[in-house]
Amino acid sequence: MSGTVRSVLALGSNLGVSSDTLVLAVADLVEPDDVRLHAVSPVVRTKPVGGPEQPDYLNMVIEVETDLGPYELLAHCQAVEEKYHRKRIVRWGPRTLDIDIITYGSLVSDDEVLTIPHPRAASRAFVLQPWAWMDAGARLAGRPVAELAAEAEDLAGLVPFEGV
Ligand code: A4P
Ligand code: MG
Repeated sequence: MSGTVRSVLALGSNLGVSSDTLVLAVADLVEPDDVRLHAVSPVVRTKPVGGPEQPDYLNMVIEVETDLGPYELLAHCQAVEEKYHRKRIVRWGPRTLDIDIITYGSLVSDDEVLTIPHPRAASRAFVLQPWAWMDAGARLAGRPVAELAAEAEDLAGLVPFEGV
């Protein structure tokens, strides 16, 4: 895929001052000229899904317009994660910042390094609900994102973030 593409990115944090980290990370993500902010979701507080016992998360999604290829965009997201001292210790464990690429245009990829659409997004309210609030017409896997959010098991643990 080449040229300008819309991509949905999901951000999550449950260590450190998560609300600050999310705001700073969004600014870093769209700092280069070839990644432009198109839309931003509300921030939500969510109960952890999977992993060990850990603090609640703050989650949000953004939509960017980018000239980067999918692997370049992944590298860019990982560089921003690194900036916030993300350490990969436990799978699904607590983290200062996680950035997942949910969609990249209409690309479908089952590569382990970059699976698009994100393989777990369609069942996770912490991605789907902020996405539906950001873009009421959004669709994933042929279904409205709002419908998928309503069916997601973790929806009950999600509330709008009202500030620290
Ligand atoms: N990778 C493959 N596809 C993608 C993609 N579409 N976007 C690869 C980003 N990365 C992708 O990711 C592991 C590898 O996935 C990367 O090297 C990349 O090449 P990671 O970020 O190092 O590890 P992870 O995030 O711990 O693993 P994983 O399996 O991606 O976790 P998830 O599924 O992202 O889940 N609960 C709440 N409430 N809120 C959360 O944000 N997050 C998780 C993490 C679990 N529970 C949560 C939350
Ligand atoms: Mg991840």
